[in-house]
Amino acid sequence: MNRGLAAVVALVVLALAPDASAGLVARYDIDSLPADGSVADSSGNSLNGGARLGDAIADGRFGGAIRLAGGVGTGFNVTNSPLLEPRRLTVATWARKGGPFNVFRTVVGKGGVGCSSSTWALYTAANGGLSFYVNTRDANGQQAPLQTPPIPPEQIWNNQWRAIAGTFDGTEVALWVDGVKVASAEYPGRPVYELDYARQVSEKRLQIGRYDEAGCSAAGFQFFGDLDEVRLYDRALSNTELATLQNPAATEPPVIPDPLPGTTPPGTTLPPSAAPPAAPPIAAPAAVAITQIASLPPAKACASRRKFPIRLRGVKANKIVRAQIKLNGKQVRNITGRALGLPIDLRGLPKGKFNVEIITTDSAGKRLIGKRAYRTCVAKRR
Ligand SMILES: [Ca+2]
Repeated sequence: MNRGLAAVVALVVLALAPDASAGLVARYDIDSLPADGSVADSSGNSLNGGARLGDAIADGRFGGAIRLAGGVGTGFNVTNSPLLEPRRLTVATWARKGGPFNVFRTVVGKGGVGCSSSTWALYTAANGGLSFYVNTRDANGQQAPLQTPPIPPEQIWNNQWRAIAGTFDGTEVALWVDGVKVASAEYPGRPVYELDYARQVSEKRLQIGRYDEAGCSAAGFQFFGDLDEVRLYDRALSNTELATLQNPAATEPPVIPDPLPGTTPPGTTLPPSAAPPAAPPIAAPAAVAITQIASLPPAKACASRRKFPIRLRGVKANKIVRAQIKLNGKQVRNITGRALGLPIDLRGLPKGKFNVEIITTDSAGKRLIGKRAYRTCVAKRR
């Protein structure tokens, strides 16, 4: 075999070699907690944690875990790396806690600025339950905090180990519990790793079980509870992969194999100094008559600004899982779950002409869009 051919063969073998990483960036199995306060990263990227405070416990979800009893500074940090700033991501862990249901507690978060926000975080939200958010910026530079509706604390914190994860695929943020997507929100963009609230320099480390920023009392944001098997991937894992990762019956830490070529878009790690890339393209929904999607006021008469009732059609029959409503191109409603079957009232309509768009997504991911132009009964002041 000549050298050129050997090199080609070697490359092909490398490309085909099974690699169980699947985009795994960091993994903290927390099976042992050395006295120096470090937490080993077993992903192969050496993103080891440090500044650890918390007690080792033996009855983790898989082997050992860490108990955060609420002392100031509990949890651990991971020094920032470009690897920790992917454009698409999955953050996953197992967590166990009961009451009290403390609000705004960070389970896992990236960066932070003052008492404002992380770039993204799994956290207990304003209801003490669980939510996942990502601060994103679209191709036009518009910034949006993209957050899933929080699930109630009773649904998640029952003193049992629960598999929890947040995903962001460039368009949708989703919250997963025990292999099931339980909440989501949508807005195309990329995570903002340089948080610019024009107040403080943003801290960029990964924080597990804590949110400890200058000028902000860490005691108010500590997570109380047990954590095990914290992972970060540089892509949004698929439904099937999340079901594998969060299988409640698993007795060993699940391994996500690399996806077959072409089945899942690869994650992209953004170098810190790179120019903002364009938002990823989204498949356009199919245009249909809006009355196929919903019943809503007729277009001929002027519309009241106080009452604009909408009801979605065929939610069950067509397996609709999400409906987005836009007013003049701006999303004003993102409806999922039981709310899909309830009446919707758009209040505070703009004066004068406006366009309503309704986009539905079914369980197979197929999207339909219907549009209609209206004018309100109050003319726009000139
Ligand atoms: Ca463990």
